[in-house]
Amino acid sequence: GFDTVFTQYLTFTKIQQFVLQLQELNPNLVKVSSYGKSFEGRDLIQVAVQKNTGSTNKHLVLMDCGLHAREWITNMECCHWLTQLCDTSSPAHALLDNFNFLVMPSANPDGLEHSWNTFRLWRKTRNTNPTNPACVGTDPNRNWAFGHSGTGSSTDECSDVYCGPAPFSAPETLALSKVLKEQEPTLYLSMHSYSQLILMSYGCDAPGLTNKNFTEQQTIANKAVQALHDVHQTTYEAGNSKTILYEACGCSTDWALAENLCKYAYTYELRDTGRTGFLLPEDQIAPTCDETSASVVTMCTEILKRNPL
Ligand code: 0X9
Ligand code: ZN
Repeated sequence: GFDTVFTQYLTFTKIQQFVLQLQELNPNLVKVSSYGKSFEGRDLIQVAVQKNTGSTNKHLVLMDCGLHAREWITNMECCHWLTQLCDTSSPAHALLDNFNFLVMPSANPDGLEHSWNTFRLWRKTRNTNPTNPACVGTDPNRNWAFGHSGTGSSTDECSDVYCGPAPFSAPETLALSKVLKEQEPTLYLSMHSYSQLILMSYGCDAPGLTNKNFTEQQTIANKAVQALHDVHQTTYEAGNSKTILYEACGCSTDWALAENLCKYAYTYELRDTGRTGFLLPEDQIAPTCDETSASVVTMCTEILKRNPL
């Protein structure tokens, strides 16, 4: 069973085993497939969770985790969300009457492996770069086409926020962007850590471009913050990414909104606020996932209220 899963961080191999086991246990709910390959040839795993109810016009929610390699708690959240969706006694499962879900539990598998095996605080992908063989990888949250190479990113291959020579130069972001274009989810959630924030677009200044949906997105995010707080009294803040964190261009959620691929997009920054940072202790995996998944349930519920099928 999965009783012990949320007491220890999972490697890429363990994540792969986890989702395959979930599929085996829930064959009519869960479909595991690959949406491409990483630079080093690992599968980019996507897990579709859908319930056959006869309805053909359900909302789609796309959630990615682990775009940044060292943010291990986010991979755990995707796995936790998947178990909740399959657990018939969970409020998440009830959402399947109105929503389909597509979950990417390890959006940067090469980076995750590098973080486990070689350097715990690795952030980027693991591709080789055009000029400097000593500096590896692209920041997969600076490699998107909206504001590419702008404020908060670097054109230095050695930088942790290296944006790549061109948008979608990294196979991991190119593959994810294609899924977003094909699927056009109602809600796109990109899971990161840390800071305990729910971030909204735009986090990159673009002349003439405003998030037309901001007020409604803020209202929904505030409800999600409240639902999260209700579980373990963890304090979150929801707001514009640039205002409450920093300006960062080339991010995935900004691109998805700017391209009109989704109606709602949020970047979560999970626990903690910096005491342990990326090295969040394993005894915080379960409570972090419990509260985060509760907030995602509320987010979906609030979106459904405003967008009935
Ligand atoms: O800098 C990032 O990529 C994210 N923070 S992290 O510490 N996980 O690296 C924040 C992304 C901000 N999002 C937008 N600009 N929309
Ligand atoms: Zn991140």
